[in-house]
Amino acid sequence: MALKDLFRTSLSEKLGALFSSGKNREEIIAELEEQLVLADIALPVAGRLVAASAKKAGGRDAREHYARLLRQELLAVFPTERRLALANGERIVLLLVGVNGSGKTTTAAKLAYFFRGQGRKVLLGAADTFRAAGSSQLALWGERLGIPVVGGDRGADPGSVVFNAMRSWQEKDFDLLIVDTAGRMQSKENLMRELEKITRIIAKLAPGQPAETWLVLDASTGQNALVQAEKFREFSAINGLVLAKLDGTAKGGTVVSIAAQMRIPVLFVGHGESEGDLWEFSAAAFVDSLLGA
Ligand SMILES: Nc1nc2c(ncn2[C@@H]2O[C@H](COP(=O)(O)OP(=O)(O)O)[C@@H](O)[C@H]2O)c(=O)[nH]1
Ligand SMILES: [Mg+2]
Repeated sequence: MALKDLFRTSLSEKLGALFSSGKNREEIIAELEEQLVLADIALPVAGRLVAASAKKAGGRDAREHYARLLRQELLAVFPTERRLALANGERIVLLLVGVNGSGKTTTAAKLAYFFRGQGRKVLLGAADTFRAAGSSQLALWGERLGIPVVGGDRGADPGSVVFNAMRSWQEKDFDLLIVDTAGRMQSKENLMRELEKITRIIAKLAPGQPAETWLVLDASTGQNALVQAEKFREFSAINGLVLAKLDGTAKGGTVVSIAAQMRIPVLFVGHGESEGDLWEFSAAAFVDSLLGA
C-alpha cells in the first residue's frame, strides 16, 4: 500500500459530497469545519484551515474553490520536507526518543529495515536498558532482520551502550546508527539526564552529531500525543517526528494537528507492526490520501 492510499476512504468522500451539494457558502464553511474535526483534526487547527480557505475564496462561489483552497492550506501545514542526507557517503547517528510504548523500538527496527533496503549499512543501538525487555526486544528484531545490534544487559548504563555502539559504527564503517532509548524513568529528571548524557557521548565521539533526534509519537492517542511531544521538546532538540500507529486511527487528521502545532517536520509514519509498515512522509501524498487525489 502507498502512503496516498492509507486514508483514502474517510474524509475524501464526505468532502466530495459536500462540495457537489447545492449548499451555500455559510453552510459549506460550517460543515467543512465539522468534517475536518470528525476526521480528527483538532478544532483550533480545523478552524484556522477553514478560515484561511474561506478568506482566499473571497466572494466567489465556494463550491468551485474550496476543494482546491483547502488542499493548499493543508499542504502549507507541512512546510518543510526533509530527507535524511545519507547521500555522498554521509554517516549519521539517529537518536529515537519518546514516551514508553510510543513505538520507538518497533520504529528503530522499521527504519533499519527501510534504510538497509536503500543499500545502507545500518547498525542498531539498544540503549533502553531500563525496561526488562527493552534491549532484548531490539535484539530479536535485529536477529529477524539480519541487522547487527549493540546492546547491554538490563540496568546497564545506556551511556556505555551508546559508547560501544558508536565505536562499532565508526570502526566497521556503518552508514547509519539508529539508537533506541528508554521512554520511562523514575522521574522526568532522570530521563532528561539520561538523554542529555547520550547526546553528549554522541557529540564527543562524533562532533556535530547527533545530527538527528527524532521524536516517536503514538498517533492513535490524538491530543495526548501532543502533550507528550511538548514535554520532550522541553529537554531535547528534536528535529524530526515519526508518527507511529497510524493504523490505530481511522482518519489521519491527527497527523495534521500534530504537524500544525509542533512545526517540526514529519519524516516517517508507521502503520502496522511489521518491518515494512513504515512510509517516508510526503505532504503531497498524505493530503491526496485525505482529500482524494
Ligand atoms: N498497530 C501498530 N502497533 C505498533 C506500531 N508501532 C509499534 N506498535 C506496537 O506498539 C507497542 C509498543 O511499541 P514499542 O516499539 O515497544 O514502543 P516503545 O516502548 O516506544 O519502544 C508494541 O506492541 C508494538 O508492536 C504501529 O505503527 N502500529
Ligand atoms: Mg522500546
